[in-house]
Formats: sequence, structure tokens, C-alpha cells
Amino acid sequence: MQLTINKNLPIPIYYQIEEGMKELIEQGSLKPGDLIPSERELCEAYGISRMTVRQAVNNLVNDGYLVRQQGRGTFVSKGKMEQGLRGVTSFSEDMRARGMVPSTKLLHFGLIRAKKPLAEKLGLSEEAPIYEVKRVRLADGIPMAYEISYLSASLLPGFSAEAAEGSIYEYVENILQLKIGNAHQVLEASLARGSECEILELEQGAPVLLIQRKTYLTDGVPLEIVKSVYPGDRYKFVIDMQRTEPR
Ligand code: 16G
Repeated sequence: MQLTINKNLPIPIYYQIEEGMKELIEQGSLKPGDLIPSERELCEAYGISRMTVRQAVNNLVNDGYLVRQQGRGTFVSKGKMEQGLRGVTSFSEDMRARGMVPSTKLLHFGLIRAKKPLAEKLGLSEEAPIYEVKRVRLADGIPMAYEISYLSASLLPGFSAEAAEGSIYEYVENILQLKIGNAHQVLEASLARGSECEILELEQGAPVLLIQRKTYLTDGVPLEIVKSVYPGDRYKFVIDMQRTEPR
């Protein structure tokens, strides 16, 4: 990898590295999946400080050009995953549709008693049993989302940790023969914090998308409340829109 850095220019060095790497990626000299030199190697090769290199690499990761994989190194990104926002699809379906293999790391599975806000959201009375499920969702072994789901237990006879390790929607539709109808979803920007960082292999404060989904069965009964954290460097959400009559 050959970057041109000119310390006499009034352009910050981190910016020169950033632009240089973008150029190598855009020209195809660095290809998706290529491992880039470590921070230490870059410092030594160009006689620059670790902080400068880190700033450049952080910006490239945040902009989706590079991807950090813990214990493995930093790679040229294969492009952010594009996720449509139209249908009520499941993580497993979405990944399979892209030719990727979905998998799940179950971090927690428990039956709890619904406290007020959650009970209300799920249309249940207080103290009603609900499942609390915490899962890391992976695609081809790469963590893509961290999901915390609350599901109405009375709707899910026989639901188990084993079922939560697979596709919950498949369990609901194929095993229980229930029909998932519509969902209300809210997306907002946030920063990775606490255990999310370790779980998603992100640095503290890395940008993430926070998504909250409330899904209903076709008869209008709430099935789940899910909070998902998606790494900003691995995902982008796409929506097609139509111009309506001007107001
Ligand atoms: C998606 C849904 C989530 C749902 C899960 C089911 C979003 C933001 N969230 O991740 O609400 O519980 O799919 O996936 O899309 P599964 O059937 O593979 O378990």
C-alpha cells in the first residue's frame, strides 16, 4: 500500500492518509476484504504518530470504507449492507436473501413479569409473563446487530432458548401457525456504549443505529417489542419514496 504524505502541506496528516486510502480503494488498488497495515506499521512506514493514524482509520471506519474485526485487523469494507424498510421481514430472511448465512448467539433467555411500560406496550396486564431475549445476530459469522426482544409469553406456547437461537418469526409462523401482520419502527442515531461495544466488536462511542420495532399479529395483538443496535459502519437503511400531492 503506497500513500503519498507531504508534511509540508498545510493539510492535516490524518486527512491526507484518509483521502489517500479512499483513493486507493476507489481506484481498486485496495480491494474489498483486503487487510490494511496495522496502526503500528503505518506509524513506522510514514513516521507519524499513532493518534494521527488512529484518527484517519477511525474516520474511514465510521464512513464505511474500512471495517475493524477484533483480533483480526482492519479490512477494506465489502460495502454496507443495504436494508429496505418496507416489508416486515426477519433478520434470518434478510440475510438469506443476500446469500449470507444467518446465525445467532443467544446471550440471555428468560421469562420475566411485565412491568408497567412494557406491559402497556404489549397490551398485557402488569405482571403478565413475557420472554426477554438478548441475541447477537450474525451474517457469515460477522456480528450485524444486537437485539433485545420482549415477547408476549401467552402467545408463544413451547417457546424455548433453542427456538430463539433460530428464527423467531419462523417459530411464530411455521410452528405456531400465527400470522405476523404489521410493525411500527423507529430509527435513530446513537453511539455504542457499554457491553454493546464488545458484543458488536465496536469501539466505545462508535456510531450506531438504534431501531425499535413493535410487531403485531394480523389480528392486531402485539407480538414483540424489539430494540436493535446496528453498527453504523455495517448498515445503511434504504427507503423508496413517492411524491404525494403537494399540500
Ligand atoms: C429483525 C427485526 C426484529 C425481529 C427479528 C426476527 C428489525 C429492526 N428487527 O431483526 O424485530 O424480532 O428480525 O428475526 O428488523 P428472526 O426471525 O431471524 O429471529
